[in-house]
Amino acid sequence: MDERRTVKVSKYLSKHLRHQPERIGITLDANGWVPIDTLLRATARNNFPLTRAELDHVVAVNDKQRFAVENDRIRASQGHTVPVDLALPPAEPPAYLYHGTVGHALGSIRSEGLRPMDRTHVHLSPDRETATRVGARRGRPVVLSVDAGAMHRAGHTFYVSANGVWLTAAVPPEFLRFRD
Ligand code: HQG
Repeated sequence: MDERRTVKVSKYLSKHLRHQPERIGITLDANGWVPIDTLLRATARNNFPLTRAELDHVVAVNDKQRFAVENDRIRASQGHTVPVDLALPPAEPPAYLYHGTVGHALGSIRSEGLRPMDRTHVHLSPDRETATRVGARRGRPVVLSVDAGAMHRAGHTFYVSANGVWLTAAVPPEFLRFRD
């Protein structure tokens, strides 16, 4: 499977496992899972035929390990806009986490903190390099440090997805460092 097809399949899976399952007539269960055979039948019906071997390949080589397979079911590990409960256990975060954004968002982030916007959670990265790549999707990246240790001590709950992305409901501005 060439790189272009791998990326195309990954984007297709992200779209339907995170955002618009109804578009191809599938339903995610409460925890975001869909049986793989149901998904493959739906892709065939929707002019995007995909074999089990191709799906397994994309899951295995995906650059960010975006998808998890368990008991012949698949789900996106994070990034949802449809309401799913990933049923992740609360986790103790490292002292600092990072968020990549862009300059024009800073004014509102300074006043209201980080909000999940369309997604179910605010997404935080464990290191600056990853956060820089996240911000760079939208323009010139700006990386904010999040005082995750202090937030956790103040009672905020954190989760870590199967692919190492940290999730929390929101980050109030007092826990953000705009420069370090
Ligand atoms: C910004 C990708 C104004 C926030 C990535 C971001 C990640 C605010 C945008 C994952 C704000 C939301 C998620 C506020 C936050 N005012 N702007 N109060 N609070 N924002 O895409 O974190 O490759 O929903 O800074 O790698 O960029 O798709 O979130 O710019 O892990 O697997 O609002 O998606 O993963 O954008 O990215 P997003 P994100 P994949």
